[in-house]
Amino acid sequence: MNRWIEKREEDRAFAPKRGLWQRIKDVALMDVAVLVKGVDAAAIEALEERLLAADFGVPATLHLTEAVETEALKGKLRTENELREFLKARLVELLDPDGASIEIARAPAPPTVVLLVGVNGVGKTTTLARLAHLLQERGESVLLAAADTFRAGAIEQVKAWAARLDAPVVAGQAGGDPAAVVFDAVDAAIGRGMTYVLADTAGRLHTQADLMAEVAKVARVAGKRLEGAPHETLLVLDATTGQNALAQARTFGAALPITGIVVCKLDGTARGGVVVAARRELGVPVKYVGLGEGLDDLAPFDAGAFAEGLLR
Ligand SMILES: Nc1nc2c(ncn2[C@@H]2O[C@H](COP(=O)(O)OP(=O)(O)OP(=O)(O)O)[C@@H](O)[C@H]2O)c(=O)[nH]1
Ligand SMILES: [Mg+2]
Repeated sequence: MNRWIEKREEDRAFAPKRGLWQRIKDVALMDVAVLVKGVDAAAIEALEERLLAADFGVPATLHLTEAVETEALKGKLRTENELREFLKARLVELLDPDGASIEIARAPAPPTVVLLVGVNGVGKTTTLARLAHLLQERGESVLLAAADTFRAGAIEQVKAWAARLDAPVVAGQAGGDPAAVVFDAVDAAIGRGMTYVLADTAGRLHTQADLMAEVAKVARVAGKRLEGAPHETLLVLDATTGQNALAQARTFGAALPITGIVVCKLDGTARGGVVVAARRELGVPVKYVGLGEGLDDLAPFDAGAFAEGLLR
């Protein structure tokens, strides 16, 4: 998470883009004096615009601006720092309302089955490998399921990661039934006494109903081999896709029970509001963020550090 903050600072040094806080400050500065007087409609509208531009989405934006307005009217936002701290606290509240655990699920009895889902190219397979790596470092034994039987080269991609991670892999035939691959993988993990099964799935457009039904079936079939599986279904989003990620969250969330969010490519954007928007849409915690393409570039999500980074 801290690398994200550092990266943002670096980016800004190269291309001095104005960060969200800089832009919000403009609003506040019309001025801190405006806030003291009780905030005028124009200042609130401008704040709204800034948040929308940073991909916060309408509901989270309205929530935040209303909170600022109420607080300012109470005369409690008199300085720039008060505004910043107030916004930061509201962001943490939105991102982590109940102090929900961002820990990856753990089945009552092994193996824990984790399914990675999302649209094409968001970072599912890379996340699979990086998550396997994190778990291995904690002493878990991980089996990979190459259940993207659709995209050419997807099975080889998982096999290559498996070789690099020295993890067993269960793969089916190209074009085969992904649900059967996951079923076999869970079966193999039980047989081998592995503690985690991480299953890759094909990228699919959330607008394609048949493919959404297929991924729901993959989840159901996992549960047929092992009760309670998948114990974790992670929706992977690409931070650079902005508001479309929200539509993805909505349709994937309707198709199958998503238990956590992974936001990849956060290193590729200065906006990041989509993290807040998706959290709010799905009501499940953001568990990890992707900060680069390497094996070590997956970080457990830290709401406080994220809010700090956004408002720096
Ligand atoms: N910069 C950056 N690149 C990432 C990150 N996560 C994944 N990528 C890159 O994004 C591209 C797609 O990643 P994959 O993991 O193959 O994505 P996928 O969702 O499995 O893609 P499909 O299987 O085609 O649907 C690769 O080039 C990754 O290296 C990240 O956090 N930051
Ligand atoms: Mg993939």
